[in-house]
Amino acid sequence: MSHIRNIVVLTGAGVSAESGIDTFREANDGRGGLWEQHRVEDVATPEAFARDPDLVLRFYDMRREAIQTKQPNPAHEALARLDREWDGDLLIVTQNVDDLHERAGARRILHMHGEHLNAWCTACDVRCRWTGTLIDRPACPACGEAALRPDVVWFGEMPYEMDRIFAALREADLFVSIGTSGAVYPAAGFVQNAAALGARTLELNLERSQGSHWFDETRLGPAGRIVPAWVDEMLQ
Ligand code: BV8
Repeated sequence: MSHIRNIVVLTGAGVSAESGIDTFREANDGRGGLWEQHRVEDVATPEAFARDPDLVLRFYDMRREAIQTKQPNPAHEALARLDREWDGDLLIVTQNVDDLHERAGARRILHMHGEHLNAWCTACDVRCRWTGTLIDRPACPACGEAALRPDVVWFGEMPYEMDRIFAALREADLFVSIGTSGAVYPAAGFVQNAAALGARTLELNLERSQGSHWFDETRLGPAGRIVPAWVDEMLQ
């Protein structure tokens, strides 16, 4: 590992599964993943919000409340330790909208699909910390308008900080993907970008993902076990 200095880590719903947060495609309790309970196009698109804002706001109010009852797991804690102790470059790019990485202590982190605990005013464009509900149309703390929406990236919307992500991919010696099915773009394409830019690529996942064939190495198992083992390896 001596020549590895700059690392980009991509995380998905699988890294929060052991904290009791539903993944999108399959929840292992037979209830089906989030997308099984709600059609994506009914709850996670700008069109859905225009068509039935109550349905969308209730969907995110439910999830915003739920994540505040969950705790980081050993995978989040291991990545926070890597963040503290790795003296090369590190960027954790998460597709997750929960705050478990930060609650575990990670600091070099970027939420490319937004955050549950932020609200975004569509009148004055201000983003503010938000832990309550939006269904009751609360006033924006900055402009007073009742124009707040969840600060998450919906399908068809541009993910956040793509420039910063590609800048880190250009410098990366190692790209690691953790707990993601590789079904949603542009995140699912990062492994190909990283490989094309000369980085070594490693997948840590419960099962092979849609993009497994793009990775130099795949290690299968629950994130709570295989991520701490990988971080120990990197920091030994
Ligand atoms: C965009 C926020 C223009 C909201 C989310 C190219 C080809 C085809 C389609 C497209 C394309 N480019 C764009 C598209 C359209 C679309 C897309 O990808 N559609 C898919 C469905 C085909 N993409 C977009 O619309 C994106 N915007 O493209 O804008 C543009 C163009 C170019 C460049 C820039 C921009 C915006 C997409 C973002 C949508 N918002 N989330 C919310 O959360 O409600 S996406 C949301 O779903 C998540 O953030 C995440 O990204 C995705 C879910 O995926 P995962 O996190 O991977 O979760 P999943 O359940 O699928 O898998 C879990 C995995 O974990 C599994 O593999 C499982 O085995 C594993 N696992 C489970 N338990 C464990 C575990 N692993 C380890 N341990 C465990 N215990």
